[in-house]
Amino acid sequence: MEFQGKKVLVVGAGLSGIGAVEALNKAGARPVLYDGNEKLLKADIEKKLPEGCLCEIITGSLPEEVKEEITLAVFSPGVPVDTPFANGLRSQGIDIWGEIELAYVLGRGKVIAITGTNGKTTTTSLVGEIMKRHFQSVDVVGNIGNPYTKTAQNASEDTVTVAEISSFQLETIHTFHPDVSAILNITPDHLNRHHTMENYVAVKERIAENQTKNDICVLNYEDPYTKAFGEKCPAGVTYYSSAQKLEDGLYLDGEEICQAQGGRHRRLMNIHEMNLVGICNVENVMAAIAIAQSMGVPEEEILETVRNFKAVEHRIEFVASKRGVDYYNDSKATNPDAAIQGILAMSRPTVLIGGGYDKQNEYDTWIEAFGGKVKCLVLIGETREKIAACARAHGMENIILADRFEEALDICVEKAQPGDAVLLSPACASWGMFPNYEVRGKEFKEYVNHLKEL
Ligand code: UMA
Repeated sequence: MEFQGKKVLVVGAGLSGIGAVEALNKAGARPVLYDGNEKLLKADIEKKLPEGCLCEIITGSLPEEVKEEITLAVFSPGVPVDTPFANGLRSQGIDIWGEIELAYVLGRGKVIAITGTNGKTTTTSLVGEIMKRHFQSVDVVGNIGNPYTKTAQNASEDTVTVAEISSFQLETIHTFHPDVSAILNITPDHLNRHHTMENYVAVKERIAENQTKNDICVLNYEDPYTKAFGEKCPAGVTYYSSAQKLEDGLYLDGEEICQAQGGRHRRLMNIHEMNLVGICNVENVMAAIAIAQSMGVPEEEILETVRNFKAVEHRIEFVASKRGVDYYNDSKATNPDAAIQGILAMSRPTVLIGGGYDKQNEYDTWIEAFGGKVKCLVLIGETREKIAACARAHGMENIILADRFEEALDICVEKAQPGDAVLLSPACASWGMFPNYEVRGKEFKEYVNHLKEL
């Protein structure tokens, strides 16, 4: 597409919107940056733009005359696509692209795209490390917190882009065509945005919609949705399984990660060679190995990087041991399924902090996974009453509701005895109390690190 001189609307003045404006500027377009939040100050938005980056800024409501001048709108992932605003743009003949689509159109080189409800960030980081070890030019972008539009135009044909892609971002792709894609798992999440599980699954599957049999899609054999997708996936499929021996693909046999290929089975590594804990991470590692193999990275380089790779911040991250109590930060567990992995990884009696923003999830399976390990459940945020009711229905008695995060932390310190663990694994997004899960995790770590030994 020719961008020179073209007026393009960018919706959302967060990380993605700023990235999109910068990219459009470089491409010679005339971006209009629009944010629906009328409280945002134009001067504050301007400060986020790099020097020399030109764009008109509009907040609040979007004047009709602006819509008349544009044919393309680039949406940030947090902006829903089924609102009267979005429908209005479409009815005026304005195309809606996501920031990912824009970056892809402007970029070059090979693209690896990783989605899934859980494990995206760990897998993307690990794949990024493996790629950096083998290729000269590697960008790790997307939902991981680094907008794809920031790097796309500097990419060459030799660049490998490793992109973590969320369901929000997949709603607005058109030509996005990764060479290697992966769907790690699909469990209920973001249903307030996608409305039904069926829609959520369909949007996750879009990651492979432009792929052909010359491309690869890596899928989890133990997830019913991703396993079934393998039957209709337009790309060549590589499966991995943490529960059974596969005739073709990667699988876990006891403590050994193995590979079956052309009737031959061989051992790749023992899971204790890696620094990550939990079965979820074994799955992430298998997905990363399969992706890296598809990119032609030699096996020893892949396995060496896996052995040296450390847990991603906020994902079952050990913070410190204070007064005989081990503190773990799993703030990235923003849905019940991710939080199940957090509690499964605990081997001590645990004081657990849960609750947060209401994404209309159900909490039964998470609470069932406690397995008698949770000695006290401390609940915060919008969902606290809903989770408390659910926990009581499952026979839990020791439940405490806190109004503020610090109050919840004080309760944990009071309730935990030497030999226990305190785990922040909320099963909910942080919104409403924090801007994002990173801030929630950092506040937790700061509090723990300042705890005095008695
Ligand atoms: N806005 C509007 N209209 C709306 C909604 C929002 O104008 O209808 C404006 C807001 O006022 C705000 C801006 O849009 O100023 C925010 O845009 P955004 O929510 O898309 O946030 P970004 O800062 O661009 O961050 C996004 C991702 N955020 C979301 O998907 C909600 C980040 O993922 C991502 O790291 C970043 O792009 C870079 O690619 C975060 C996330 O929570 C980590 N992702 C979800 C998840 O992982 O579960 C999907």
